[in-house]
Amino acid sequence: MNSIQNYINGEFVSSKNDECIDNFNPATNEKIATIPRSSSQDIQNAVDACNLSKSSWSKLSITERAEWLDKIADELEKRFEEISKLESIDTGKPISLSRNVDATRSVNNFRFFADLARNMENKKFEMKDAINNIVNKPVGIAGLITPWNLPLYLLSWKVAPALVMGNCIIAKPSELTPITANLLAEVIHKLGLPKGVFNLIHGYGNECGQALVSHPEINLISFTGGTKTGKIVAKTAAPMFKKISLELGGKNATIILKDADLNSHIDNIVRSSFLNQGQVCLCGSRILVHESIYSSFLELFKQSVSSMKIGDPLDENTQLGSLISNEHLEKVDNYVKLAIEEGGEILYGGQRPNFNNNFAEGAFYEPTIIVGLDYKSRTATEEIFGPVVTIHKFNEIEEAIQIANSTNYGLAASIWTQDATLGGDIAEKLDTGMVWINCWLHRDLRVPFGGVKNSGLGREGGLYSLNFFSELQNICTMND
Ligand code: TXE
Repeated sequence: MNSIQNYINGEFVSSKNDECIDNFNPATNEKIATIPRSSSQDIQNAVDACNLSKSSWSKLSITERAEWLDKIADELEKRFEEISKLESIDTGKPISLSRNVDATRSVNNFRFFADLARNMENKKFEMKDAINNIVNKPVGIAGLITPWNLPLYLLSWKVAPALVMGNCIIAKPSELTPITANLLAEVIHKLGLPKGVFNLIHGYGNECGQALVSHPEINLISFTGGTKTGKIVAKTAAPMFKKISLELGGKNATIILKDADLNSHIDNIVRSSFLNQGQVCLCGSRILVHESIYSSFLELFKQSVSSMKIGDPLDENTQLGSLISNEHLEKVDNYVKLAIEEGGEILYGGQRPNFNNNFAEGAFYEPTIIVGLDYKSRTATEEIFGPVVTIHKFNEIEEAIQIANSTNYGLAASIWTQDATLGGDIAEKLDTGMVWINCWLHRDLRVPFGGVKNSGLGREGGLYSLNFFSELQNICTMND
């Protein structure tokens, strides 16, 4: 069992109050680690550490800081297999996913932001009699709060741009998935990054997370998590005029037009519904299908979903692992019960699989397909964040757009059609931050990532991240 500590000012330390929180493998319900139950005192120590180091870190050139990012990427890459395994054990996700998505992207995030920052050119605007030079200055201390679904992937997505732009960091990973954040601290420690530049604090969100957001000397908050928590974060940080970025939940529509090439795309549509057991904010949980192909789609989709292998997350062939916890499973199961009360029919799944092995106590849930629900029902409009999709029919394209836009969320959508022009026209009418046409989660790290409405505020990704993690200053100089 792993006894994880905070990482403050270049040292691994317990929380001031010496209290701990247990951490479990959700696939077996076994205790695998303890983490400090940190409080505002630990956040204060991390702020003090940042204050000691921020001047020297901010004075390094971008090229020098980018070299640190490359070193971190190299070291993470050496531990690729370990990261994949730890992420699987801590989250319950299939090892193939941990390798292809979590571990791969964590390394890529550091390399990508190192290259991007090195090649960033400061903008200049010339006037007849003067020149404006825009410079990116560090913001100061960045508070980074991350969720449990993609632990190191999302943490590295924030740590890399925050560091390269010259900020000092206090990171707070989810209390449910602390292990790979600790591995990142080990890597940073081994490499000898200047003390106090990167600090990691573990604990509950409403305790140390809240203390982080409300600390007056922390200048920026980048948060990924639930919409309800995002509201609390915004309410606390906005009156203090902190820079805030909020990546929140979604209830994304998958729109399947009558000319969609189902045979070619069905695997991708299934993937968009159930990747990571549906615990990706971008998963399409409402599938809108043109009525002329509704029956054939249902048949193909059900057949494909029923062949998915669910079980041991460390088995190479597993496609669906466990959910993050039994508590979350209960929330998911309650939505399935609600769907029945709301008049829905379970076409597939809707149960815990029966395992008579180590996984009997694990948080496994069958991939679940629900049909026959009103698109305005609670099941079809509230974020479930699990392996559950609802399927709805439409006739006119305008109707599909109206259904897609009918929730409070606006993160992402996907459109499946052989008519790319029509797909593009529909995409522009959707109230979401991102739309994929004939693909899903096809990521170019340069593009803006984020949502509208209750799905968040601001954009991260590429230069959007570099600008968010810096203060833009305009210097206007009169010509001689
Ligand atoms: O998220 P939380 P949870 C959604 C999804 C899920 C729901 C709840 O709907 O069911 O969120 O998941 C920290 N001040 N997403 O409970 O609570 C917390 O410790 C500061 C979508 O994990 O929002 C953790 O580090 N911080 C999402 C982080 O916030 C606080 C991915 C996220 O936890 C805090 C995951 C507070 N008051 C869940 N309270 C996505 N969009 O990717 C909690 N935290």
